[in-house]
Amino acid sequence: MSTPPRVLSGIQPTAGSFQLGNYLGAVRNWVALQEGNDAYYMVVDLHAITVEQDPAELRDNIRLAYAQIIAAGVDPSTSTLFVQSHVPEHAQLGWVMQCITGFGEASRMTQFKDKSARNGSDHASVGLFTYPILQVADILVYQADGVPVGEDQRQHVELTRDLAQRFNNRYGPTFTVPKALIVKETAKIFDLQDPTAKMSKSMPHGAVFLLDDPEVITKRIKSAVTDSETEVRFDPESKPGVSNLLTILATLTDRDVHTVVTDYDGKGYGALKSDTADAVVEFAEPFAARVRELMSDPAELHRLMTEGSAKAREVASHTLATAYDRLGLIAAGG
Ligand code: ATP
Ligand code: LTN
Repeated sequence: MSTPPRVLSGIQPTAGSFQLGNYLGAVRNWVALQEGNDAYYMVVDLHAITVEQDPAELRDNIRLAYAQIIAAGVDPSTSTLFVQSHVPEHAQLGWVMQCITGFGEASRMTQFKDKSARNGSDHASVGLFTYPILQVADILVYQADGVPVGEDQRQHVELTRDLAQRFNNRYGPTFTVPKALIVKETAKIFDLQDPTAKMSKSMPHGAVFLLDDPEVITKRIKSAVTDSETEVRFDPESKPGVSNLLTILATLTDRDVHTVVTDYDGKGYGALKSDTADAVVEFAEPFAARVRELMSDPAELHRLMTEGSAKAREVASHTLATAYDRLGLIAAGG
C-alpha cells in the first residue's frame, strides 16, 4: 500500500476566536484534507509570541484555538493535532534554517513589512523578522508534501521550497519540497469595512469572529461596506464588498458563486446581507456550542494535546536527527 501524502498547517492563537477568513481560507480545507492524507495540524503558539502577549490570555487562546480546530471538524484521532511549543524540534530546526537563509532573502517577506509597519518598525522584534524561517522548519520537520493555507502565506511556502532545495543541494537529499495548497475561491476573504484588505484577527472592526454572539455576527455582516450601485454581481475588481459576501455565502452553502448570484436577480444588497448573515450564524452557533463543550473539560483537552504532540515528535525528532547528521553535527551519546 502506498503511503498517503502528508499535509501540514498551523494557526496562531492571537485572539480569543477565529475569524471567518481563517475558517473559509484555511481550516475548512484542513477538514477536507483529512480524507486521503496524513494530516498534521497545530496551534503555532511560538509564532504568536513574536508580538507581545498577555500570558493569561495566551494560555486561554491556545486552548481555545485547539478546541476550535476540533469544533470545525478536525478529528484528533484521525489527524495529528498538537501545540507547536510541545515539540521542541521546531525551534531546533528553525535555527538550522536561519543559518542557511540570506538576510536579504528574509527582508523580502511582505508580511513582516506589513506587521512591523502597523506597530512602528522600531518596535518590531527580531522574532517577528525571523518568523517565516520558523514556519519553514514547522513544515520541513514533518516532510510535508502539501501546506493548506490562505493566499497571504504563499510567500512563506515559497521560502520553504527554496530553503529545502538549498539544504538538499548542499548536504544531500533530506527534505521533501512542499507545495502550497490554496483554494482559489476562498484564498482571501476580505475585511468587511475595507474590502480591499484581508480579513484578519488583528483588524477586529472588519472581521467576523466565529465565537461572537449571533446578534453581533449579524450586525457585522449587515453593516459591511458595499458600493453605491444596487445590482448583485460577482465582480471582485469593481465590486469587492458585494463579491466578498457572495463568496462567503456560496462557500457556506456549498454552491457555486454564479448560481448564488441568480438568486438575487431583482433583489438588493439587503437580501444578500441578511442571507449571508444567516448562513454564517448557522455555521457559527453549533461551532461555538462545540467549543464551549470542549473547553468545559480541560483535562480531556490537555490529554488530546499530549497525545498529539507525542505523535508529532516521533516524526520531528527523526527529521531533526537526520538534518543534524547531514550538517556534520555529532550525535550525543546515551
Ligand atoms: P493575525 O491577524 O494574528 O495575523 P490571521 O487572522 O491573519 O491572524 P493566522 O493565524 O495568521 O490568521 O492564519 C491562519 C490561517 O488562516 C492561514 O492559513 C491564513 O492564510 C488563513 N487566513 C487568515 N486570514 C484569511 C483571510 N482573510 N482569507 C483567507 N485565509 C485567511
Ligand atoms: N504563518 C502562518 C501560521 C503558520 C503556518 C505554519 C502555516 C505557522 N507555521 C506552518 C502553515 C504551515 C500564519 O501566520 N498564518
